[in-house]
Amino acid sequence: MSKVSLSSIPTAAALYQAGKLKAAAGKSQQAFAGLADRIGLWQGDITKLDVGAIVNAANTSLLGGGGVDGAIHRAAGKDLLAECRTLNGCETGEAKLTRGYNLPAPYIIHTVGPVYAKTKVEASREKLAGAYRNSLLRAAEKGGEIKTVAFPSISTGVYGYPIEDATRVALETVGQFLQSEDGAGLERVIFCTFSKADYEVYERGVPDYFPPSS
Ligand code: AR6
Repeated sequence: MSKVSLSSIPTAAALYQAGKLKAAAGKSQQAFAGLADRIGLWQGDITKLDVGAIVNAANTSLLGGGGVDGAIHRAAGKDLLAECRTLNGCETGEAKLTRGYNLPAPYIIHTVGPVYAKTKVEASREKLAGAYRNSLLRAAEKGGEIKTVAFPSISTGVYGYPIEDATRVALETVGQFLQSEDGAGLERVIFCTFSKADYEVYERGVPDYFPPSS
């Protein structure tokens, strides 16, 4: 499949209008008002997205791996690995920026989510929130050069984070960032899920955090 343009990725606001996303029943305590047009939802291969930056769910070595990390390195080409070698790895919950090389996206933000530990749920949650927040900070630091960022569902593959819980952390952290001064220059954050089942988790979660504007 060829690249996917930003205009073909629907916002939550557009999905409400099309009747494809249903407003949550009752008023949600977590809701961020007025952000539904800055959130996008997409099911498919993140390496195809023609957006300002895509986020990679990497490991602390930043030298590649399986899952989305493997897909991104394959699609970007070997120059990506060469740049990653200069970065001296990345701590869990942190994020580092590289060029996108052969990808449609000009930048890649490499972050490292936590390996989920049932005995350390709160610590896992904080690291996952850090991965989202620091990825968005890297984008914001490029001052206007990166206006759109697409995330895969960090830590929910090999790292075993339960998808329902991880999705709520992702939605809350992104909402907080978009509302903050740091997030003012970010026009759109896209949640890119690989499976239909994960997409449906986002469909259920998004209305709790990003309600329709009217
Ligand atoms: N596009 C979008 N999402 C994808 C793609 C893709 N092309 N491929 C997989 N996913 P994972 P993690 C989804 O395991 O749990 C690597 O080896 C996938 O379905 O890629 O953070 C790294 O090097 C899942 O929903 O990342 C690390 O060692 C999500 O991406 C480790 O895995 C994340 O799954 C990181 O584990």
